[in-house]
Amino acid sequence: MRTRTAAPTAVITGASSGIGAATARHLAAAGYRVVLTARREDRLHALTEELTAAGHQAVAYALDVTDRAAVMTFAVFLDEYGPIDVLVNNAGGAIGTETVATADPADWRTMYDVNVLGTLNVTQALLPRLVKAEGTLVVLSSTAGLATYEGGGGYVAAKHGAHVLAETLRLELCGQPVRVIEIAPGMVRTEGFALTRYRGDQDKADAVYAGVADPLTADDIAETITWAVSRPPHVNVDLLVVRPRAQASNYKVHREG
Ligand code: 8X3
Repeated sequence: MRTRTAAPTAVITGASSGIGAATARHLAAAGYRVVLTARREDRLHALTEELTAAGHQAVAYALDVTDRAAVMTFAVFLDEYGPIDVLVNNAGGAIGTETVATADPADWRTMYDVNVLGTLNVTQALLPRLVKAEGTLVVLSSTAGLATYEGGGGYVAAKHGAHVLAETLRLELCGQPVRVIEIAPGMVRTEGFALTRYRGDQDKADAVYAGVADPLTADDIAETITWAVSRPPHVNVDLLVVRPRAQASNYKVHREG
């Protein structure tokens, strides 16, 4: 076991809102120094200020994970932060609900870029540091990474890509002192996910959760991530599927009223 006096450091992508922001709050409360990255700089700074005011160590860095050169520059910036103990690859999202027959390939490309190549970029940039720190890499995939549904093709394909990235990486790193954890959430109500998927149509976004008593919250997933990364180093939680009680599969959702 390594001994260290400074707080462990966690890097979280997509940390300006939703599951990423909640994960930053939970990891900070668990004693991590958190490095928050996302494209929306103003929201990042607001969260960093909130965490700092609460006595936590938090740093904001504006980053588009699909910009590989920018990700490499970010890795150099992290040099002054010493070991990197946890990386949470959370940046991602869905665009559109068109069928395979009618989807715009540009949407599919964007989803592959952020959900798969963004994760690949940040993973490649920080992996040597994670291995050196006996660290933990988390991939936020989705239940969409495990089974498909009509109208979900582009997102489901991208999340299957994220799932395969995590599975392959775990095989390739076997024997090295680093863990690869995949968290696959089902129905989580956040302010942004469904709204982005429905291209800003709030009514359609709200309809996703209509009648569902208790969809998961970003905090539920953040707690799960914090629990998984804080297991003893020899315990690797390979894959956790987390759904609300009202959702038994991507298809079977209990709605009231
Ligand atoms: C989100 C889950 O059901 O919208 O990652 O694909 S779903």
